Order: sequence, then structure tokens, then C-alpha cells
Amino acid sequence: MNGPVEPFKIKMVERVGMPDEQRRNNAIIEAGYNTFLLKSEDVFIDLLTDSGTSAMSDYQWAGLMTGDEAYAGSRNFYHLREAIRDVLGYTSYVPCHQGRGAEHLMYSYLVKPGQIVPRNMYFTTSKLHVELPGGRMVDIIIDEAHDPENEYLFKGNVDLKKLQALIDEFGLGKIVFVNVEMNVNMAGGQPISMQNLRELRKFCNDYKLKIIFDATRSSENAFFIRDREKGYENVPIIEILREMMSYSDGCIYSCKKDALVNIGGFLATNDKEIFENTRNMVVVYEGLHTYGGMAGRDMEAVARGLREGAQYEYLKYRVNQVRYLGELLNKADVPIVKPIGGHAVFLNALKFLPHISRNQWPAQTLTAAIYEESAVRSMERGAVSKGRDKETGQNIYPALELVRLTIPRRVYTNTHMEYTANSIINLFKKKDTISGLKMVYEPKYLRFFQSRFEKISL
Ligand code: P70
Repeated sequence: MNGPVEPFKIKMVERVGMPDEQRRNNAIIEAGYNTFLLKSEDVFIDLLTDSGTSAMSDYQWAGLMTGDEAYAGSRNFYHLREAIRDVLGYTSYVPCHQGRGAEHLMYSYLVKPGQIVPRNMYFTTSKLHVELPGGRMVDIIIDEAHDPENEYLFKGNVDLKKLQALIDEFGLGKIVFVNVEMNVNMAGGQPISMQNLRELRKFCNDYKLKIIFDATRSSENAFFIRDREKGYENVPIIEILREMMSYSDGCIYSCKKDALVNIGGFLATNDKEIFENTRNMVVVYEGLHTYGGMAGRDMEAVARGLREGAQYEYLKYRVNQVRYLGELLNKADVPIVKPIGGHAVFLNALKFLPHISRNQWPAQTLTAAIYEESAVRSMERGAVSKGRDKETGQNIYPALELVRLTIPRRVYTNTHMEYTANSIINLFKKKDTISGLKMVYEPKYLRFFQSRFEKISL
């Protein structure tokens, strides 16, 4: 099996070094066994996130030099507006510094205290921005998504029966909009099908419910629709994207993923009221409505990246590189979430470390062990990320207790994938020697970023 052939050549490189065993052991203790607290210099291959870690193209870098840094009416604002119209089909947008800036504007406008926001699985920052104005996020993803072994091809789909049950239980008045994520991150990078989107739109039209997308990984989702859904085999990615977006009333978008840039975000909509209200609030929290926290040059890089990131040849390589890593692990019986996702390979920590109980944080433990073994940095996506129940204050233990090996776009070679796979396979062979963790510091919000742990002896 070979890795996918890269549809680019490399013009510039950045040195990375391998810290020795002693340095790795000290670094992880100093970081409180939390990979978010490691110094990047102590990491060899950084698979913490695909967010803001892409390599930009020469065309994007050239675009930086054309940045128009006028306070108002920058030409790059208009370039980005054209790109959003062409690629996603929304007429209006509000630029923001990154995805959560857009979430803040969108959800603080739409969500009123006591309301419910159904979504095809939570995402950490999205959930928090629904809760801050007094709302509650409720999961309406299909059951298959909660089963790491289930190989259904569209595990990101919404279960309309769950949505109907919410309406029956709480009444329509409590639900203002349905929130739909593309290529669902916490489910393992799993796509939603066009058919499901179409059915959801029809359902929501009947109840006059709005649909707001988290379109952050929509290009990778569009690739899976083309690859897997009947009737889309030969449809250009941009056409698929526009059809997807046509089923929504607006979206929030973190440009740091599929748009191949290091910073940036926006919300986009064809709804006049949403646009006018969020455009008004952007000046309070982000910056003037023609830059929203981004420099002119950043908006140019996003405009170019949004188009590049929707090219079929690029997406094919991208998704296949992730699949390559996943298949190397799968062949060696390392437990992973299936099907292999669009942006990351997810390890099933409950199967990898069955001897570690949930209250000793198996996924967090596994991220630390992988770092100690290999200097590869991964991310916990389980109970630490999920946090506590808002009402009872108790830890929630979600069905998925995962470690995410997230692949930055256009950054690592297939040999880096092989090194990563071999290191994890070695670790899997001696998994019984790995002991659990106890949490010794826990901040109030988004605890996974800053919490600290200590090792429990075996
Ligand atoms: C990741 C990043 C960001 C993200 C996302 C979806 C589906 C919104 C955002 C926010 C960064 C991250 C964020 C929280 C915890 C860990 C990592 N995801 N919606 O690595 O966008 O980061 O630009 O504010 O995935 O998955 P932004």
C-alpha cells in the first residue's frame, strides 16, 4: 500500500527535531499530562489539530502582499465576498477573527434563555456559545454515530425522529433553529448526506424552523458526498457545496480548516435580519464589518484558500492521506473509529486501554503515552472535552472516548504518517504497562485546554 501522491511540490521547509526520551518524559510531566500545554518545540509531529496548521500555497502567500489594510472598505473584503458567493452561494457575510467569533455573534443573536438548540453532535466551542446566552444544545445525530465500530457511510446524519421528539416534548416555541455540522468533528470527521440535508430542509420548512450550519469542514464533506452518494459521482465540488448551503439559512465558518489559512472566520447568510443584526454586533466584539478582526492580507489568503480547498484533486489527496494513516493502524488491529474520517484518525481509547476506568481518563492517558513514546502530539476527545453536566455538576462520560490524530493540510509527508502509525502500533503492543491519570486542576470553561493531571501508579 502506498500513500496518495501529493498534487503539489515543496518550495519551503521547516526544521523539526526529535526530542530524546528524557526530554519527552520531563516535558509531559511539566505539561500536566495535557498535550495542549506542551511546547511546540518539544513536539516532533504535531497532530493536535488541523486548525490553523495548513501550509498555504505560493498563490496564497503572494496574496498577502496585496493586502489592503485600510480601516474601512478593504479591497480584500470584496474579494472574499466574491469567493464566498462563488464557492458557498451566500450573498452576505460578516468577517470574524476565527470560527468562535462567528459562533458568538450568530448564537448570541439567535439563542434566548431557556431555548433548545438541536445539533448533530455537540462541538465544544459551539456548545459553550449556545449555553452562554442561556440555551441548551441537544444531540440529534443518528445512533450509528455513537458507535465507533459502525461503518455507516453518513454517520453525520440528523435523526429526524429525534428532532420530532424534541418538538413534541418541549414545543416548537423552545426551538428556534437547528444547528447542523458538516463532517462532524466529535463523531470522527463523519459526513452528512445530501439526501439527509434535503429531508431536513423539508421538515424544517413545515415547522418554519431555521437551519444554521457549522460549515467549517464543508469541502471535505462535499468530497464524501461525491465519493459516496449516488448521483454526485461527476458533479463539481463547488456545485455540491452550493447545493448543500442552499438548504440552510446561514452558517458559521472557521477558515482555519478547509480554507487553508492560519487564521480567520466568518458567518454567511442570505437572511437579511440575521445579516443586519450580526453585522451590527461585529463592531462591538471583533472590528469594523469590513475586516472583523482579520487583517486585509488575511482576508485575501482566505479568499484564495476557500477556492483552492474546494478543488477535487486536492481534496482527494487530502482525504486519502488521512485514510492511509487509518488503514496502517487498522491493519495492525489498533482500534480506530470507522469509517476513517475526513480530517483525522480517531483511536478508540476504551478499546486501546480497557484496563483504565473512565474516571481515570483513558483518552487523556493515551494522548500522553503516545507523546512519551514518539513525540507525536494528539488530542483528547472524550470525557475531559465533554465537561460536566450544567445542572448536576457531575462529569459526563460520552459513548465516544477518543484520541484524535489530526492531519494538518499539505504539511506532513506519507513517511510522517508511517512513523506515526509504527509508533502507535509499538505502543499498542505494550498497552498493559500504561497507567491512568487523575485530574488535579480544572478551569471553569473549556477545561480540556488547561486542565492538569498526575499519573496514578499501576
Ligand atoms: C479543532 C478546532 C474548531 C471548530 C470546529 C467546529 C466544527 C467551530 C470551531 C471553532 C480548534 C479547537 C477548538 C476547540 C477545542 C479544540 C480545538 N476546531 N466548529 O481542532 O473554530 O477554532 O476557528 O474558533 O472544529 O477541531 P475556531
